[in-house]
Amino acid sequence: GCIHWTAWLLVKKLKKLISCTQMVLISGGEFLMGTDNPGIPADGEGPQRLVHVDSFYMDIQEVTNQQFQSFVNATGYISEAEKFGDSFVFEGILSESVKNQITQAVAAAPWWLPVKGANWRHPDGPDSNITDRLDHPVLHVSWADAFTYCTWANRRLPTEAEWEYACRGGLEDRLYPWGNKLNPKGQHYANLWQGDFPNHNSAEDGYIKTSPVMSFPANGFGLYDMVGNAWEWTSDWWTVHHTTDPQHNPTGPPSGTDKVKKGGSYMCHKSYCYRYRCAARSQNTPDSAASNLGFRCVSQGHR
Ligand SMILES: *[C@@H]1O[C@H](CO)[C@@H](O)[C@H](O)[C@H]1NC(C)=O
Ligand SMILES: *[C@@H]1O[C@H](CO)[C@@H](O)[C@H](O)[C@H]1NC(C)=O
Ligand SMILES: [Ca+2]
Ligand SMILES: [Ca+2]
Repeated sequence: GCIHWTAWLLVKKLKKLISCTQMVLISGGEFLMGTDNPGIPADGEGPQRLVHVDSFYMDIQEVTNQQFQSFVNATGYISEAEKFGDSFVFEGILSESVKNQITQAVAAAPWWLPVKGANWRHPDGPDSNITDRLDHPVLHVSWADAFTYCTWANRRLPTEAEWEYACRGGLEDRLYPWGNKLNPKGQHYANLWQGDFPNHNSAEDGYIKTSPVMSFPANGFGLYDMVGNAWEWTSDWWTVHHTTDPQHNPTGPPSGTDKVKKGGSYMCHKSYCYRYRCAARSQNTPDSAASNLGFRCVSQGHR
């Protein structure tokens, strides 16, 4: 009986190890959040302010398709994009046949098309799938989808302050998780857009769309893809007004209409989306989903 029991425990433990993302301890401390030299002032990147965050653990990678699939398999969860029946897909990754059926909907950003049947299982539209992309970040997840996943995994979404502290990787007042140069020694440190947005993606970094998580170097805290690849939801409601008073574990406004997302994505180019900086930020309504938006989780304790 005893051997049996031990073997069963071991299997359980192994299964957990396989399905759970590795986390790293982010030791709490003070940092300068935001910037006094905003790349996009309208986004509320400034003013720079002193913020303290307590220690927490963070997923070293974006949540992958495979991990989200484990969650869905275990719970039967249906994502919001699946309920709504559509999601936004960048026109550059749609097949011609799907593109031809769509009338454009976002006047200010005509490259975003609402696509019927696009969801996390079909990231580039109904005729695509995740079979060859199980290790890529899950996409087309709403804020509620991300929140529900993290809760299921005994985790939670990071606050914007936690996310930005983690992004900076211990460096002070730098643009990127690795420093101030976008491509030190000619190397790419994140999956971004090279070429002319939105018409030509030269993919100098090796990827036109998402990359497998951890394809680029980690930052000083051992975190991958903090900028680029997929945008990442945070728990904060959006505001562009910030106090300069020192803050302790700030959690953002008590309510709002949009949630904060951080880090930019494989679609970001300096010409129109200079948001692959740690201080950069953007927002979406919590029910939004898109082909460049994902998340990662944090927790107070290690699992
Ligand atoms: C989820 O279930 C499907 C269908 O049974 C299976 O093919 C897939 O491998 C499962 N995924 C995970 C991550 O367990
Ligand atoms: C997934 O997509 C690939 C290529 O896009 C295709 O060859 C394959 O048949 C698809 N798989 C499923 C299960 O639809
Ligand atoms: Ca790229
Ligand atoms: Ca990212």
